[in-house]
Amino acid sequence: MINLYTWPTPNGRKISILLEELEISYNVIPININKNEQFSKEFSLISPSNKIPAIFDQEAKKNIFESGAIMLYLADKFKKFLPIKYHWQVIEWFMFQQTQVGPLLGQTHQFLFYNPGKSKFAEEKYKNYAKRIYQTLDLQLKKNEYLGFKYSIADIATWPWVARFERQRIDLEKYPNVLRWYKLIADRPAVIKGYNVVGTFEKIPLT
Ligand SMILES: N[C@@H](CCC(=O)N[C@@H](CS)C(=O)NCC(=O)O)C(=O)O
Repeated sequence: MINLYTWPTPNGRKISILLEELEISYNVIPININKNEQFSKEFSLISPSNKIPAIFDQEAKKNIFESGAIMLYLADKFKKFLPIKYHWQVIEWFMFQQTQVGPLLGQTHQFLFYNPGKSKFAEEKYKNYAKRIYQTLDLQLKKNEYLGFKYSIADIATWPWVARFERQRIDLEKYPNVLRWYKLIADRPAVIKGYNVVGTFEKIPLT
């Protein structure tokens, strides 16, 4: 059994969606980051950076923090969503998510959605970064059904960030291949279930 420490954010949803796709049972432990619960002493022992998501694998008696590490751990443990044949293609797009999609779109939310009007420079910078990310994804998805050719941890990691396109002021109609991929994944039963495992119910955009 896996304990999942999470909150309804793109990084948290990556793990709940992967656990649903893996069809394994897990316990959800809500860590309300709006109430600073991530800074509790108890949670620091599981996530030393005081961020969600984190897991505790009861069977292996192992804590893991950082969403990327958790996804690689689960893909390796259950031998799913990181196919041998497309290993490096998946890793490339998985790393693109870890290093660009997550961090830069996270900042885009900060400046364009939560704090508009505070810094013209930052708004311009992240608006352009967001467009560049969507252009990169669109080109890859024009050539391939999924980011790493087969549905994989690269798609599962990226999709919850794209689901926040409204906060990024992105018009998905301008990225038709991303839109096709987004809708395809949004229809998956595991994605629908994994999207809402904690907090108040949120409708998946465009569904
Ligand atoms: N690189 C980390 C980022 C995790 C992260 O930024 N988590 C956010 C929610 S999406 C969080 O816990 N924020 C609370 C805080 O920073 O105090 C990962 O991929 O797991």
